[in-house]
Amino acid sequence: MFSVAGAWLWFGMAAFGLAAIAFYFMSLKARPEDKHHYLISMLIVLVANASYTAMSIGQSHITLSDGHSIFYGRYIDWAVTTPLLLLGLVSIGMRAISVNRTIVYGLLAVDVYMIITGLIGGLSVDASRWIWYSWSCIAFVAVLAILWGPIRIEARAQGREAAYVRLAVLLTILWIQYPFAWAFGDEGMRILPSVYETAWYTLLDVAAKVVFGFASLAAVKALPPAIEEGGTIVSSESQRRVVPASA
Ligand code: RET
Repeated sequence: MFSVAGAWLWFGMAAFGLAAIAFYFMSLKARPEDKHHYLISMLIVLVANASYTAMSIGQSHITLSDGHSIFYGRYIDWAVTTPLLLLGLVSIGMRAISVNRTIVYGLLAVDVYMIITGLIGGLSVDASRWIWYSWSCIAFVAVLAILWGPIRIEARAQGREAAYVRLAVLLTILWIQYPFAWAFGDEGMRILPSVYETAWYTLLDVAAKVVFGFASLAAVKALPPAIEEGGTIVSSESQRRVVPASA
């Protein structure tokens, strides 16, 4: 049976599928050292495509004991794709993630915590869901603080601040809307009709994965070419540092 919410889900599925094909063809012309960026972007939209396929055909949702239904599949998608989106952004800000492994692992861990606590909140039928919502929001603040604090400083040190900041602004504007969609939608106060919630999430997901994907790949393309000098490249900018292969 046709439903407007269903049409949004099919639209999302198609958008992610087409984006995967586009990223693949773009990767063919990419510099070898940049190919992993294209691979990450492709993986992200393929996971989303699977998630929207499941939702379109009526899977990955659960009806709670109070009669409300939520798509738990979304959270599985986000638990996989948000760390990849962050990893993509971080590797535009800094060429050698190994320099700041603790910060990057911390960022990814806090991000996954944010999604899991959001899911537990969504599955809770009583007011306890707002406790989980608060935990998730605190984790979200930590994600933004790490992106705008230590990682931005590292991007500056590696001469990549401008590209990094442009993408971090786009990411922040999009991501900040998720807790609002949650709070007004079926998981939270339930004042936003489901069809609007579905449309909002779909537009956000497409912007956060497809539009952000194209913007990141454009930024990657504009970075100065890396040079191999017998070791792992740490930075390709003016202050080139190359770690000897034996190190
Ligand atoms: C939840 C639960 C309520 C509190 C917060 C949340 C944040 C979610 C975010 C999701 C980002 C998803 C993306 C998907 C890409 O397609 C889990 C809704 C803070 C930030 C970028």
